[in-house]
Amino acid sequence: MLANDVMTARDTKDLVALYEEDGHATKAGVFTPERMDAAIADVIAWSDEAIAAMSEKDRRWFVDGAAKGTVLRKLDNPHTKRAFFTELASDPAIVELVEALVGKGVSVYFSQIFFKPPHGGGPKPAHQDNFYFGPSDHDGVVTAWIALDQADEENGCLRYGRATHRGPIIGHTAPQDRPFDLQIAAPDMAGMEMRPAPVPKGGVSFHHGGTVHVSADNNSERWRRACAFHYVRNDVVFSHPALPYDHSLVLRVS
Ligand SMILES: O=C(O)CCC(=O)C(=O)O
Repeated sequence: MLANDVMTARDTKDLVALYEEDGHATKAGVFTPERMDAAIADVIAWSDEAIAAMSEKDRRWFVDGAAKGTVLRKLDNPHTKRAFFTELASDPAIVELVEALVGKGVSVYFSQIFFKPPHGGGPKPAHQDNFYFGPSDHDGVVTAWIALDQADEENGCLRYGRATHRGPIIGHTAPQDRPFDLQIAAPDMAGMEMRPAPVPKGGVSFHHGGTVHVSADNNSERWRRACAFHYVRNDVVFSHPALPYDHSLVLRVS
């Protein structure tokens, strides 16, 4: 057990059982802290290059307006843009866990680095990944959220609505000035308990594409950086996506 009473899986069998029951499950120690430090170094180099090359329009979407200085909120598709992350996404240590959850033969369709700087990172509104992706089989999509830094309640770890993967995909809307920021409206979230899922550095929180999740501000002196790989079983297609996804970015890893 970690702080906040969230269970981490003992082994792969336990991971699958927790995932099927709750719609999410955490495995500690998938990657070493040293590998996460190397990931952070790569992300910092990439951020510097990206900020220098960014248009004014992209800055409005990718830069964290609340943070001091120019700090990115997110970067898209490290699995194709950075060799380090291509290797991480293809590592048997994670691919074998993903296959245990959704079945054999998987690809990464989309990926994101999420940055929450000390006292700067804003909240990520409640959503279900499968509203975005519109897959042909809802059980064929799993997000592997890798903690590059330790994530806990204080620095804005993910929170999940337990067993919401067994419920419907809820309608999402976006604020007019942020059309990509699709989210579940507050009245639809009323009464849904969102349980924190702390993850140690190098651990992975896996969530089903139908599981409602959210993250709060970073209220600590520490960074909270994470890499999310969205894995899809190879027979699944995004038949009714809410946003356009570029199929040339699909990385088959098994
Ligand atoms: O890291 C976050 O705050 C949001 C992550 C998320 O929404 C996801 O991985 O699907």
